[in-house]
This record gives sequence, C-alpha cells and structure tokens, in this order.
Amino acid sequence: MRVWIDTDIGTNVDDEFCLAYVARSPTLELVGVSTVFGNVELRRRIAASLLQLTDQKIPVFPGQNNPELFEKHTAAISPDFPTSLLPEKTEKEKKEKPAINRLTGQMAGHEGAVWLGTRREEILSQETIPGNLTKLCESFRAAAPDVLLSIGPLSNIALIGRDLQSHPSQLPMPRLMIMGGNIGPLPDGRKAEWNLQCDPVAAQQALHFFSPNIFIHPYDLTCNLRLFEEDLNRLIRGNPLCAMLARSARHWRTSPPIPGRSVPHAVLLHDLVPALALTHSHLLRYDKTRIIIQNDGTCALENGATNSRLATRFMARTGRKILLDTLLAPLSPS
Ligand SMILES: [Ca+2]
Repeated sequence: MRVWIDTDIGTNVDDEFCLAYVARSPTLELVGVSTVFGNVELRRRIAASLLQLTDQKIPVFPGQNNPELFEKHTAAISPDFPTSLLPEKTEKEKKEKPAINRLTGQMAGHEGAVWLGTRREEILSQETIPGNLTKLCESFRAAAPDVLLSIGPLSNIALIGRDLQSHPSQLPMPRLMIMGGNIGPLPDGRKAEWNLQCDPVAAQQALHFFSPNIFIHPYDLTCNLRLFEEDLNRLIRGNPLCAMLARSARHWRTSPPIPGRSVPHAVLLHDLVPALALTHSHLLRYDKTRIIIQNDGTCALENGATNSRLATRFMARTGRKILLDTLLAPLSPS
C-alpha cells in the first residue's frame, strides 16, 4: 500500500512517531511527505532529518504555511470555486462576524530543537512560497499513492483534492485517512479539535473532494493511545531512530504546544491511530456517517447520505505494542 503523509511535524511529537511507523512498517510504502501550517520549511527539515534515520529515501515537500493561501491559490485558477462548496450559513452565523474563525500558522517555539538544534527565533520566522504548492501537487500526482494520511490542519489536503479533480486521468482518488475532529467534549474547555479548527474551510473542502472514501479518527478516540515512561526507556536503548524519538517525546512533555496552553506532560499519539488502521484494521471499528464540519471547526453528525466512516472503537493497548515492536525492530544496514 502506497502512502503519502501530510503533516505538521515538529509541534506535537505524535507526527514524528507516525512518520517513523509508516516508514518502518513492512506492509506500507511511504512514497512522499508534505508539510503544513506555520514554518513549513522547518517542518520539512525535521521530517527529512527523521527519515534519514530510516533506511529509505523519501521526498519531503513544504506546503501551505497559512490557511489563507489556499483561497488565494485556488482563486487564481477558479474564481468561483471556494464559496460554492461552503455549507449554508445558519441565521445566527449570518449575523456573526467573522463567520469563519481560522488560525494562522502559529508555531510553539520548540519545533526542531531536538532534531535540528533550532533556536526559537529561527522557528518563529516564516516564509510563504506559493510556487511550492504547484510542485507539491505535481509530485503527489506522480507518486500516485493509494492512501493520503492527513495528520495536520487540512490546508494541503484541500489543495491536493482540488488538483486531483482537475486532472481526471489521475482518478480514482486515494483513500483519505484523517486524524481530526471531535465527537465528545475536549479537555481545557476547547470547542473544536486543533486540525479542524486551524483551517475549517480546507476541512470542509477536503470532505467534499474525497467523500465517501474518508476515514475519520477523532480526538476522543485517539487520546487513548499513550506512551509511558517504561516505553520511552525501551526506545532510548533501541536503534538510533528510536532513541531520537524518545528524546523528542521527553522534550515535548515539557514544552507547551502553543503559547498560553498548558504543558502536555503525557505522550498521546493521536496521529498514530490512522497509521495503525492501515496495517492492522482489526484494531478499529468504524460507523458509516454523515459528518458536517462547521465554520468554527466543530463537527456535527447529520442524517443523510454517508460521506465518511467515523472510527468509534480502537484497541489502544494492542496498538501500542505493535508500534513499539515495529520501531524497535533492527534497522537494516544501508
Ligand atoms: Ca499532527
């Protein structure tokens, strides 16, 4: 199975574990990686540095650093495109301004410290490189993955979906596996899950383009996959990739995910869940659903035609064992 990962690697440590797991899984072929949100060039370097420790050469492409860019880019191609796909606003939303509450590419400040030794001031400087987006779309089409694994805000996913639909010879569309959204309440009184909250417009459009071949792994479920101190102790004594992942996880536990948010303390591997679903589908159960993403990034279930499958059960303990066994397997000599 050919897999492409779109990631905001560097902020939460779970993206790093996801990349490492897919790269090292004997049944998956990682054919490309793209980075999203904030300093995408720094994120590209982090991903490349991690992948260097696997025994494969995998290209990494910087994508969109800011949700606004998607509309600018698509507007240039098709001026009438974005708004025609948005759900009808409710009467209440029509009165509220702004209706769409997106976050710009905010970095936490600790990204790259473990993998690259990056200093805080380098992390916070960001570049916008629209030309990269064309290259990203072309490379994605050339790689022709079976699965697109989305583990960050969905800005690049909407862009890729739109690009694929405008190249019909590239169809069928790959399966879209998303870590994102929430069905139940979130911690800290947050209303929406981070990946959807950062770019709800792109999330709505991703749903439109890839439906019904979409598998959603919501926060409520993914927070059950957790690594403990004993796991990090095992990893730190493992191969060089495992040792770096353990160091990065320890660093993450003491770094606030974004300014103003509390330090996480626990290593919760949200982004691993859709990756484990690819290799061990028996770990999960899905319900056919119709999900709607609201303009504030919250999810609602609706009656009507199925547009996705929502993961409702996950065997976290078995998943954790599979992850550790896969990562701790000896690296083959390069
Ligand atoms: Ca992520």
